Amino acid sequence: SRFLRAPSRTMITVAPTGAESSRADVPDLPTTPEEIAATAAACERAGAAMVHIHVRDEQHRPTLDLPRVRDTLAAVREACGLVVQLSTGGSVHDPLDARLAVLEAAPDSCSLTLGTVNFGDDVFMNPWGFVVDLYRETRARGIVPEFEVFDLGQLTTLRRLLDREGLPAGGRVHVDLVTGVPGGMPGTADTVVACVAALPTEVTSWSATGIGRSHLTVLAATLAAGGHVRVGMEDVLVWARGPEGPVPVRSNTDLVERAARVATELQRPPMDPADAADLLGLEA
Ligand code: KMH
Ligand code: ZN
Repeated sequence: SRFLRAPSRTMITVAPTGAESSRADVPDLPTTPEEIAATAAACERAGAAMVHIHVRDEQHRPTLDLPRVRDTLAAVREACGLVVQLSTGGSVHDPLDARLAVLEAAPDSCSLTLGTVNFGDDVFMNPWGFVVDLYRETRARGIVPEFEVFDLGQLTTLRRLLDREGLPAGGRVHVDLVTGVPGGMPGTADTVVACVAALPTEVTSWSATGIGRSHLTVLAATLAAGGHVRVGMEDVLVWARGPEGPVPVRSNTDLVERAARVATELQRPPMDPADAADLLGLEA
């Protein structure tokens, strides 16, 4: 079973920015190309192997503007050796065609969400036709998708996609379980185990993240179940429950360092970007 084949090293993905938090609410959120690049470099030193990027404009607002996307990617590539994954999720307000067009910036990898999901008070739109278009575009461009799963049924969509369209660029199939979104599957150990049992057999690796308060539960459950992990200020802004209330996350680096410590204690130390590239089927 998959449970007996835990990889010897852990791929840590950092998602430093996201599209949901405002700079006014979270002053330490990296948003400029320089800040995202500096964060990525520090996170690489702390044990990350991949960075999941959302781009912000000069007013720190989410944007899919292609020149800005290209500038941000270039800054990150200049600053570090991480595998660069670009979000195609954008924000809940972004139109589908603009989300597809970011692939023109030629990241190593991109997120590819497998279905529509309620997202707090909003809706994160991913209709089947868009999933297929995006998937075909990744293959045409040789970009390795990371399949984002917000609800267990979306694994059925992955099954259907692989049956109809075949394997991704690079031939590997990597899934990321995004748990704890209000509207998606809950961030619990049970969820992680249920999803792992439902992964299509073509899946070669998987990771998970817990949004908000589910963060540490999902981190621990994922490492125990043999998965890779995603952390970062896109997903979690509370470091700990302190005696005087929630302690805020100070930096993405702190989150990566903590994940690396836990993984190392569990005898699954972080893998470097070259190993992550191998795992994901990226061309050398
Ligand atoms: N910002 C969310 C609406 C992704 O990056 O692909 C979607 C998201 C998923 O964050
Ligand atoms: Zn994202």
